[in-house]
Amino acid sequence: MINTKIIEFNDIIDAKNIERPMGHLTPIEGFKDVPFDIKRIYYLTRVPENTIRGFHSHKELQQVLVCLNGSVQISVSTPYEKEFITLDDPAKGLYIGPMIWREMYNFSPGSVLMVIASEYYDEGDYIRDYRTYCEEAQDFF
Ligand code: T46
Repeated sequence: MINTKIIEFNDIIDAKNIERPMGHLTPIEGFKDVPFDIKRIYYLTRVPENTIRGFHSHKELQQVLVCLNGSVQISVSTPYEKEFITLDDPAKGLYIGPMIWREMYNFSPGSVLMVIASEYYDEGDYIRDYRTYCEEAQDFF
């Protein structure tokens, strides 16, 4: 879908000792693994069952969502298209660019959703009213 994509990170499995697996290491660097300089990281944890978060778009902010534990579903949409994505792999991220309406739901118990952002927090960059979003998105796309 426009302005969104799945990013596969470098998932390093140190296989020096086959008898004793040592787990995965996933590095994420600005401008290399995500297409922007990283200015902010935040994470959603302990989200109660049946909670739906999001219901907004950003005018300029770019973000990459990574589910570090458990699973979460995300819907991303414009006035013209909509897609549903399940995030359940810490080695994959969902890139969301400007002017995409997003909703996050079905957080599994114990899930951890980390978000890597291109800008510092700015409430002025949010569009939280859906009608306003549709008007502005029609001009944008
Ligand atoms: C997004 C999705 C994926 C801050 O003070 N600083 C921050 O960096 C953030 C992200 C939020 N806040 C405050 C603003 C609100 O009073 O925390 C409160 C909850 O934020 P919001 O309702 O926007 O949270 P979500 O879970 O709906 O959305 C968040 C991000 O805000 C948003 O950018 O794209 O996760």
